[in-house]
Amino acid sequence: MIPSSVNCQPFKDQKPGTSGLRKKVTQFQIPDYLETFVQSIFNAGADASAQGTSRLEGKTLVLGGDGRFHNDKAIQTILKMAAANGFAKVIVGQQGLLSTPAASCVIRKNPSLGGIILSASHNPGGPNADFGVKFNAANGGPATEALTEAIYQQSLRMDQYQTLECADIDISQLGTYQLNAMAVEVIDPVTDYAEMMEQLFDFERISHLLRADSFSLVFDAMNAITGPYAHAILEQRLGAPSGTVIRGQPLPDFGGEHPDPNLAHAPELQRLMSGERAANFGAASDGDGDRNMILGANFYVSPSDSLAVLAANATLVPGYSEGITGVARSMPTSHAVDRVAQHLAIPCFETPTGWKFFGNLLDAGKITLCGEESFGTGSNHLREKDGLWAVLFWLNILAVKKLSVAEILQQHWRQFGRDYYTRHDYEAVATDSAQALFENLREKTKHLAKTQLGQYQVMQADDFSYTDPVDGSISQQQGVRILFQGGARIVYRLSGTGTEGATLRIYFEQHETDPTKHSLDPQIVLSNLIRIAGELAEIEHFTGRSQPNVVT
Ligand code: VG1
Ligand code: CO
Repeated sequence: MIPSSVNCQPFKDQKPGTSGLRKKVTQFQIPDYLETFVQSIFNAGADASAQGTSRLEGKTLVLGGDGRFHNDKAIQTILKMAAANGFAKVIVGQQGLLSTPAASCVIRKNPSLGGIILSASHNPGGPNADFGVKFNAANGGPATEALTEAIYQQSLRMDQYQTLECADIDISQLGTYQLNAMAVEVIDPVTDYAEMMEQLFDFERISHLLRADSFSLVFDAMNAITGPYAHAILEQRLGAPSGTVIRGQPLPDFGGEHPDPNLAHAPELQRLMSGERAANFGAASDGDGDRNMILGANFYVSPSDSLAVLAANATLVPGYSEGITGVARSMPTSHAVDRVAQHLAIPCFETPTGWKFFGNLLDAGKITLCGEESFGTGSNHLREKDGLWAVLFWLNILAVKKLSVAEILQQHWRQFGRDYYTRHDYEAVATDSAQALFENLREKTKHLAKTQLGQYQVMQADDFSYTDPVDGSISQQQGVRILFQGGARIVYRLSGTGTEGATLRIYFEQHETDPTKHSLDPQIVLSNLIRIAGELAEIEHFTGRSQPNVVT
């Protein structure tokens, strides 16, 4: 098999978003579309890692995906391209499967150039739905902004890619195979990850809890990648009864559902967690296994609160028993974790949305835990957010504290106050309308400071800009923030993960210290802020919508 160079035209739309390149499957099926992006990754990755020699020879690549439609085809394309580009070895998950956190784990365990993860995460899958490709660097974390920009620049001038003309390689069995001079090592997707979880958490204690008659757990894998991980860890290793994991078989189209862990997309889980016979603990993960939703019996834990609870209780978990050095949250995430950091006298960093911004802080040892309001939580054990890790963290806390999820939150709020929080999404808005709305909003923001909006006095209004404390890189226009006297806040952003039109996200929060007001409905507590946000941004005027279509 002789490697061949294929001449091609560059595509102009391969700019990675918040988390990799996400497009419709039909787009990725266009001849050369996937190939040009993968070659761009290889070229940029080689430049970034080679210290002047710019070579891929001798390098290892990690490869896997969430199993969605087109995963199998893309894996074969990338294997052949890797061989033709001179990689010495590709480590690939059996059947092409690796959850995002497991991929990060495998990259960190094996010295490598990095890894390619095939996923559009929480976006739907199937022939008419979404596909995605992202590159993680040698530290196991999503490519930094500098690297994604370099990949994009490569794609704009891509005129040739390398590949092999050969039959597909069978990756259904574990073992090491040859593709020309390149080794293809097919690994079990769960083993390394499960071992790591066993080192971090008190499996004996968690197992005791899960085997107790008085405790019941439901884990919704949403027909996505965490199924095999949850079966292996929760049921087989920890002894939760079989049937604990629901929708545990990964399907290429996720059963036609959104693999997005929020109440709107997990009706069966919600039913099992409601009413008098509700289970004690419920959780769900997303398409690629990096998100988590946490529920107690008749109780929903907001992701921002979840991060704060993990930080406050970290020393109960063996992997964090020495304490945590610092925490970080994405800007739109609530201030709940800031309060814990202040109490622990550790730093709290505020980053733009997207896990790539946590990488430098984690690598530099400035933080131990980090998270986002979008159901993402993680720590220095990896460089990705990690769904099952968060579930195990919670189970470890429950096993030690012997309290219910609701009791833990109520106790937490009594100590720190409650940060009422909600996010409203307006999906698939026309791109032009969304842009016009933002232009108008940015203009208005300039004159908002010191003005009164309803009962709220504006303290500061700006477009969030972030200077990375480790490498000094600057990221601008990361979300419009309206900060009010007393700590209430409205944030507006446009999503960078959608594949259709634009998605407007608006985030609301308000702190409440009075314990008699800790059991209210966030939509009611925040209703004045919600009204102000709608009027200020003239949402109905620009989008024609009077209501968001997803509320979390
Ligand atoms: C969303 C979330 C963001 C998250 C990103 C990737 O991005 O808001 O917090 O990091 O998805 O998550 P955006 O730009 O659409 O708001 V995942 O699990 O979809 O890789
Ligand atoms: Co995800």
